Amino acid sequence: MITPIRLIWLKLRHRLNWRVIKLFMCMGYGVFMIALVIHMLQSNPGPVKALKSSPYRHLYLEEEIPPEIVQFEKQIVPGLGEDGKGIEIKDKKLLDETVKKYAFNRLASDQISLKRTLPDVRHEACKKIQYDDTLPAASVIIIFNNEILSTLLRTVWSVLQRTPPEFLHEIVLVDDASNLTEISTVLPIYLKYRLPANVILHRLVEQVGLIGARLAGAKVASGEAIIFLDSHCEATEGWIQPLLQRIKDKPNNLVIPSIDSISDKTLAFNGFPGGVGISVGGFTWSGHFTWIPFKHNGTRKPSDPAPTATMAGGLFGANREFFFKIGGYDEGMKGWGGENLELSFRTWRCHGSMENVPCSHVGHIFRDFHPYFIPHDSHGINTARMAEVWMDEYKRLFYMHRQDLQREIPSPIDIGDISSRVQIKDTLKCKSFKWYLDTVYPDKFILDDQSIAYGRIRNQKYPNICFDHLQRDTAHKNGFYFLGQYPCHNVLGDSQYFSLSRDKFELRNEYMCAKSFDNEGSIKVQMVGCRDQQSRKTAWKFENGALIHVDSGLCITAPNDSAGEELVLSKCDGTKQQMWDFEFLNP
Ligand code: UD2
Ligand code: MN
Repeated sequence: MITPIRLIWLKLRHRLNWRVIKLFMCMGYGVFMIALVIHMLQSNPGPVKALKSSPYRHLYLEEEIPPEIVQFEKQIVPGLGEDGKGIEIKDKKLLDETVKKYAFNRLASDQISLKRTLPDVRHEACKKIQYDDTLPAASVIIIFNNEILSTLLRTVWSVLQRTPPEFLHEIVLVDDASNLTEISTVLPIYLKYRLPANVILHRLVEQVGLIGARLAGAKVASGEAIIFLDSHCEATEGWIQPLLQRIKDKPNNLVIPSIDSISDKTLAFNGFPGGVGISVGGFTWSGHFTWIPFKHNGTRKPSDPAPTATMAGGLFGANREFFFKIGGYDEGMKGWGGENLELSFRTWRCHGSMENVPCSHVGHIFRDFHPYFIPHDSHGINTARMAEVWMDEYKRLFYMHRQDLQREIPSPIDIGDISSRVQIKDTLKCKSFKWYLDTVYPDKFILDDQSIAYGRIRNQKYPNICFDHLQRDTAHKNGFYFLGQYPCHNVLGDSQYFSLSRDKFELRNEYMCAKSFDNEGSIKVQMVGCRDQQSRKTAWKFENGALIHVDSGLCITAPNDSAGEELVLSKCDGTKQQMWDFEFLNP
């Protein structure tokens, strides 16, 4: 029996060509399949891998971006400052005013792209290193008070762009109670519209200073590693792997990148690959950080990390757990300064180590002054806290520079309670400061211990007259000068503290060594930077009160009893003008 449907079908088939029917059927199937694919693509958020490989979330359409951001970004002049180049501001008056106000060229910063390119300044040896695929992920902590927004965001973008996402746990921004409108209003909006979700802003209600702000950041951070950066930095290609690798290999190791300079006047990025010889950190007895050449035995490779006695302070990484295990930072330290030597001494003494990692490069704008409030003498007071806890009996050499801070002398300056910090030494069984000096920084000159005689040097004919550097001494900066005389001070301070060293017979202070200098016929005692090697030119003899220059055979003579005169070198004649008494003699 034939059904009605089959009858219609047979009639149609009879009328239409069978081939045409087949064509229609194929077309229908094709359209269906295309529609299906489109539907699937629309309902699927996309392959997960693509999302992972990009650290940025663009959640908003350009037309949704608020005017504050549009305005802020309008200042950027495309192309300016690319490849780390500097830009010249033609209007010199405007430039001066800007630098005076912000401590660096803010105009240049505002015009340069937040994502500018930088040169890859790494040493060739560094580029060849294969780092592990899995490294501890880092919380990058950036603290700031009234930082210029473009500079701060360039720091953030440099980290986002040049850190593989798997190594960047988060960026923690700590606003140390800024009151710039840009920071208080534009930054949070920028964060919401332009930055990925792992950039976190943490705001402090009251300015606590850089130590407190860093601690606050470290406490909220949850990465296995933490890396601190100043808020005016730019991280370069491959910056993070060398740091994380060293933290992974040795979790009690604090790591410091090569700190390249970004010009405060033009914002030009100046980086140097470094070589076999590099600089590491030292310190002055007055409690300041210095750079010193790293002493190596000739087998060092340019990519090798170099142990360092101290750190500059601003840029370093650590295993988070280790950082807190040894006491984080000293919460009693206010404002700015001193925390870097405190952390350095503590790390080494409490079974850690520190090294400069030359394959990691980060630029930093070095500024001539601090464009923010700092409590009076916070560096000095923080350093006194540090000296009390971490310098043991060697704190005497710090107080020689800062008698005003000595605790034994009644003073209105209160360094606060240090008991919890002292406790760390017991709890962790930390080694002594002497161990640190002997082992980590054996080249540090110890003014008293390493001398035959030291202290004030008083003239026998004019007993009121002492050797004095007449405030001409620039310490580690090694600026040479003629040594002078001045009425002896009541207490031994650094201007009159001189030593006759035991191993090289140098007449010296911390950095400067005496030699003779013929100044147009009158021979003076010239102070020059002490050398590593023994030199006849800087050797002296102390015989029966006479200070005799070995090379010339001449004696140091007080020309008269006037304050501020320069000492002279003259033929030894046994008179009292050439006789001197050292305040202390070592057996
Ligand atoms: C150096 C260090 C710096 C710090 C300092 C004190 C480098 C490159 N820089 O001075 O990191 O260790 O020595 O020893 O090693 N800040 C606040 N709140 C304040 C004051 C400062 O958050 O009350 C921020 C500031 O915005 C900046 C950071 O702390 O991001 C360091 O201050 P700086 O850049 O003025 O110090 P700097 O580089 O002269
Ligand atoms: Mn800085």
